[in-house]
Order: sequence, then structure tokens, then C-alpha cells
Amino acid sequence: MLRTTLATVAALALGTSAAFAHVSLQLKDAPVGSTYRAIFQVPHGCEGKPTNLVRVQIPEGVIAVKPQPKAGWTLEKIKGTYAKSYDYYGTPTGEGVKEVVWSGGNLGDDEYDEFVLRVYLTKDLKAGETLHFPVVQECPDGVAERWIEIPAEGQSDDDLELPAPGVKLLEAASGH
Ligand SMILES: [Cu+2]
Repeated sequence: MLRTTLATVAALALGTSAAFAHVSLQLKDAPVGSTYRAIFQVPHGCEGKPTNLVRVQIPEGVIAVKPQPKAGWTLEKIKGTYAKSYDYYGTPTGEGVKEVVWSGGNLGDDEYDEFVLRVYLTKDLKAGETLHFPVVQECPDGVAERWIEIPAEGQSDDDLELPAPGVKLLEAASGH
């Protein structure tokens, strides 16, 4: 698994850059303590090949994940235990969906599509920070685009070849 990952990264580094349009989130900011529609925009395939699989990793602090099914794609919800228990409108929530996979589809390199999750952004997340959702796009012949880079302190997405899509966290709305 790790060997495959490193080989893919190396192949991407040597191959043509696909960074002219990143996988990104359509809604760029959202308050903590609220429901968020995470709309992942997939603007191209991998090195000209169609996309057959889209995998989204759910960051810690994001709970109550409900993916939107897509015609022609098989939906898989991988569940697990969170690092801690989170408050979901008064209900302690310690486990849930940690990864979502849409597979078996065929999105052409010259086509565009969106993959949607409805999630709850807990108040444990920090307003002012950017929350990243690592995404992997898989294409035929073992080719993939791994949007998993997270900017270090002082860096922005523009400094990265394959930035993970992110949403800017805002202060919780009052009077909920
Ligand atoms: Cu790109």
C-alpha cells in the first residue's frame, strides 16, 4: 500500500502537471457548529484518462456524514471511531463515517462532475482555520491523482502541486 502510494507520487512528479484545475470545494467557507454541503468539483481525469473512483477522507471534527448517491456509481461508507466524542445537537457522537468512496463510474477527462456530502462541522473545529478533505481520484491502469497535500504554516494552496480541497471555517452563528 505504501509502496503503491510512493510510486504514484513519483509518477505524478515526473508526469505532466494536472494542476491547471484542482479538485476543489464549491462552497469556500462555512461556520463551525453548522451543517455544510461539501460539494467536491472534479474538473478533469488523470493524465487524460477517465475517473473511475473518487475517495474522500473525512477530517477529525467532521461528523454526521451523509453522502449523496450518484447514478452509475457505487457508494461505500467506511465507518470508524473518532479521536473523541463530539456533540451533535446534544447527542454525544463518538463514531461515524470516516471515508466515502464512489466507484465504478466513468467520468471522462473532458467532462465535469460533482460529488456531494452533507456533514456537520463540530464546534471543536477552529474558526479562522482551513479544514482540508484529502481526495484521491483513481483512473484506469493504476493512474491516480492524489489531492492530499495540506499547506504548512505560512504556505497556501498555490504553493502545492496537489492541494487537498479546503473550506475556511467561520465563527459559529449565534442564536442557534
Ligand atoms: Cu488540477
